[in-house]
Amino acid sequence: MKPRYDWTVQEVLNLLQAPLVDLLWQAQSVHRQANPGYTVQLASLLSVKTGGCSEDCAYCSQSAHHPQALPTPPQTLDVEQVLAKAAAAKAAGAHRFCMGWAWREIRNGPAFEAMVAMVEGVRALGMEACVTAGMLTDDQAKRLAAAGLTAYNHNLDTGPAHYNQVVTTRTYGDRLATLQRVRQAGITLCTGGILGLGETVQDRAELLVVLASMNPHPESVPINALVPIEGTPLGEQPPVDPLELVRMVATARILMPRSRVRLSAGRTSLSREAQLLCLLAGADSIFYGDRLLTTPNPDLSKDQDLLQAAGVRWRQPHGEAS
Ligand code: SAM
Ligand code: DTB
Ligand code: SF4
Repeated sequence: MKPRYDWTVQEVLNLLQAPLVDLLWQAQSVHRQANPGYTVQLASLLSVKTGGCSEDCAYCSQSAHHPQALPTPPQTLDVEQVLAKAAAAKAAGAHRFCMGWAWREIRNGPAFEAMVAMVEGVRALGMEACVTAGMLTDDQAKRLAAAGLTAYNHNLDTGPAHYNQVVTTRTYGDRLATLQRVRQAGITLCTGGILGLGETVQDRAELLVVLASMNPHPESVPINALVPIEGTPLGEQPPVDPLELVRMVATARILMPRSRVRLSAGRTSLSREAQLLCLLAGADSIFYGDRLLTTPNPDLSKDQDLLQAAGVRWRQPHGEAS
């Protein structure tokens, strides 16, 4: 099956709104054909630099525009602390280690040198390394690639028309330009969105069209459900209907058959059964570890039980499925 890069918004809307049983059948067929072996990758997440960010993302606890959302002062971990966490994540079974910085953009200097050392250290442990740290220059992307960085996470969050309702301190175009820089440096792309930002189904379709128009498709597509955080402008948003999340995952899987579709933030509000439906819809990665960046994630043992109940194999640090 040849991947397509010319999906229309109408086609994607038709998928997002298809009868659920048909959508799931199609997604499962695509997934089984494109990714034989059915593994789920476990990625652990760590906030290296927390809080004090100059962007105004309405969902985020770390923006300096709404400081009451994060009661603790901004803090940064050092290389040793980060690599100790990476080693612990590997020992617990994680295959990928993702590190976050609450920055608008990366600046050169000691903090960037530390980031490079963290990437090298995570790679030396035999894990994939992912960084999310805002915008970057061509030179910084090249340095990160040379350090062995596997992926750079930079989410588009929502469709282009809804974007300025969510963030005003940067544009959709800024986001796309960074993604292009990352790809040009030879680093794989991790880019996806968030449900529950007050968007319409049309906005969701438009986001998916932007992602699925990239050639090649982003290697990794996180689908988050908003974690509403008190003190942020979106702190009072109603919870996302879990079946909407299932639909988004299934449609992403159909549009981007070989991409790793990551069931990301929001799992603590999902039942075991809803998470299983997301796996059935083609999600093939979860965040594994009891914290995301500033909010909780399910406990390791709960996730091990979930995967076991599903009968799903997951990837081990050396890259083979267990
Ligand atoms: N500052 C960098 C950036 O924004 O690219 C990296 C860190 S930022 C916290 C990483 C991503 O987490 C955001 O792009 C957003 O998609 C997601 N995110 C942040 N807060 C969230 C929340 N409350 N619920 C769901 N996803 C969230
Ligand atoms: C992604 O798409 N989701 C992760 C990761 N990439 C960086 C972040 C989720 C953050 C959830 C809110 C928090 O813990 O602060
Ligand atoms: Fe800053 Fe990233 Fe949070 Fe936006 S999502 S406020 S860029 S840390």
